[in-house]
Amino acid sequence: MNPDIQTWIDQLRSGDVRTLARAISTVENRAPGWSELLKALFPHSGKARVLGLTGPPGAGKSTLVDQLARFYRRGNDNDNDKDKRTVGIIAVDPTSPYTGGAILGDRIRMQEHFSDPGIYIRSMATRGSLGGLARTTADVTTVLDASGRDLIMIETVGVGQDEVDIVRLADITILILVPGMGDDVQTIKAGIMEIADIFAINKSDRDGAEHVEREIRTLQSLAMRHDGWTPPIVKTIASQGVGIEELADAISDYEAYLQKENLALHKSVENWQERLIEMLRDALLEKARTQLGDGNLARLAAEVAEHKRDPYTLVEEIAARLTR
Ligand SMILES: Nc1nc2c(ncn2[C@@H]2O[C@H](COP(=O)(O)OP(=O)(O)O)[C@@H](O)[C@H]2O)c(=O)[nH]1
Ligand SMILES: [Mg+2]
Repeated sequence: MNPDIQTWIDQLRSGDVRTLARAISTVENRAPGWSELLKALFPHSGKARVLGLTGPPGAGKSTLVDQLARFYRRGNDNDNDKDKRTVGIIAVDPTSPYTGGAILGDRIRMQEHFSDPGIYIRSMATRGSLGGLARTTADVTTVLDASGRDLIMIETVGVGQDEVDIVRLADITILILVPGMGDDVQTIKAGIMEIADIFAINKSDRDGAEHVEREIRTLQSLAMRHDGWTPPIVKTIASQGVGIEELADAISDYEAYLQKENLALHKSVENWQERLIEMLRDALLEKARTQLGDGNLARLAAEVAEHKRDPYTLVEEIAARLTR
């Protein structure tokens, strides 16, 4: 292995936060050496618990992540510190880190953790993400995992396919809803609804939390999960720290369930099946692009558009050349 990479790994594993930041940037920007780094880090990963938190904008995801981070850093006094964990946070927010108020708010609010090296926070750029958002988030998760973080929380707005793909990375998915969404629970992407392991009804200080709970229950009664788990519904007021311990309890319960049923491995196999396909697709596409050379794709596209060529034969020919 490249001696530089070995040094990186040693520093990373010793908990050096600057090395961690540098490693994440390398992976996120696909800077030189990124894949060598990931290859070397992978054997050290696989120990962290990955929590995905998703929900509509403004639901209180960042506030909840913040509170959970605080909880896990403190540990539960009655539990002999079994809940005390080091935390890595990945905020995937559609707002650009330099413009939108949301992410600036996040930064300021989360600032107070910066003095605690046990919490590392990273905002991901969503646009122009070089390796694809879901894949880059997965790779950043691997870096945090290999660095020895016990718990990794990924915050994402539950709107698009990218977000659903990101949430699939998680061992545990929490869907955060709020009162006053009316019948909107139905409009939350069905895909997200199905993969929620725990529901949090945040802003329970507002009217209508019961209504949301009933709606979730109704939807749940319509579709049984194949693993037999009934996702618990926890009411929280994140801004006041209310319900955080209950949420952490629900998380522990699900962790115990995963363990007992050996579901964690099963989920991981399913996840890797998807990811391997995606990685293969990327690798083959990259190879095809290289073989075609600059500008040739545009030329071929023009030929197809002018009906000088048929695209079916063309793709078959390009694909056949890849195996040589
Ligand atoms: N009333 C009330 N406001 C909350 C609660 N949790 C968060 N907020 C506020 O809701 C706003 C959006 O929160 P934020 O965590 O940024 O939401 P995100 O977009 O889902 O990450 C902020 O002003 C929070 O202070 C809550 O439980 N009750
Ligand atoms: Mg947020």
